[in-house]
Amino acid sequence: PALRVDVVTIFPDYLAPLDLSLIGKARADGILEVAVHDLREHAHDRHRSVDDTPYGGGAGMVMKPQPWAEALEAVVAKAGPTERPRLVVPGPGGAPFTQAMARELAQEPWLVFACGRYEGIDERVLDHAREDLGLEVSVVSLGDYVLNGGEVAVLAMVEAVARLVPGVIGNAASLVEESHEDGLLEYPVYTKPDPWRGRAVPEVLLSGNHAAIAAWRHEQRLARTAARRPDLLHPSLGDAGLEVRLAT
Ligand code: 6GU
Repeated sequence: PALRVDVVTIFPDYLAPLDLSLIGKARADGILEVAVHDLREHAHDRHRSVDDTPYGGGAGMVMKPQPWAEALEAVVAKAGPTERPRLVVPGPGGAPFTQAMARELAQEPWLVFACGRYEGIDERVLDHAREDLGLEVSVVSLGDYVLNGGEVAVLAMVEAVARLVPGVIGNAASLVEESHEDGLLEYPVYTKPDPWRGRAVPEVLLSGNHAAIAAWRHEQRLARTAARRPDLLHPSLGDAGLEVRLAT
């Protein structure tokens, strides 16, 4: 396969959508290989426990290092001596997952996703993966909100990455004309009928004037980006003003 993906989780069923649609097709075509592993296979006590209370106190539970180390070692053991996967650890404290990062990950031959739950994974697991297993480790967040675990984030990230792998999407041209490929949001789109429930399609789109259509679409992209994502136009703004603009 062009890309191999391993996912370690305590909820393998959460990853069932990876059998569907575009990803499922890419797997059937042999472009993509996906294996999902149950972390609890590596918990050997009577209750197969994977979490414990945090040193230093505080709310919630922390994922124990031993099951994680064994699970990652088992995944890495399936490699040749020089093959090293990149380890991606989803979490709200990670670096932003962007289209640029999706492109970067799509260049890798092998990705391993480690899905944490609770308050996270014992930090020494990441150090072990980096220093003893020789993996490049990236902690990655989808955005500034909190999910219960990394599983849903992995679904999003695997979809964003896999569709950039050559052969996964039939029409590769559709990849370049997308939001976030060139820093602006996409223009609005319309299809038949016209009119629909009294609403007309913008006249320029029916004009046959390709230069005028391109100019209109560019203006729409700028206006939309200014309204919804001013931070993309003026990075120094961060998301300042976004709430106000969404309300208008
Ligand atoms: Cl990647 N993981 C979790 N648990 N929560 C998140 C997230 C990831 N991105 C945003 N919130």
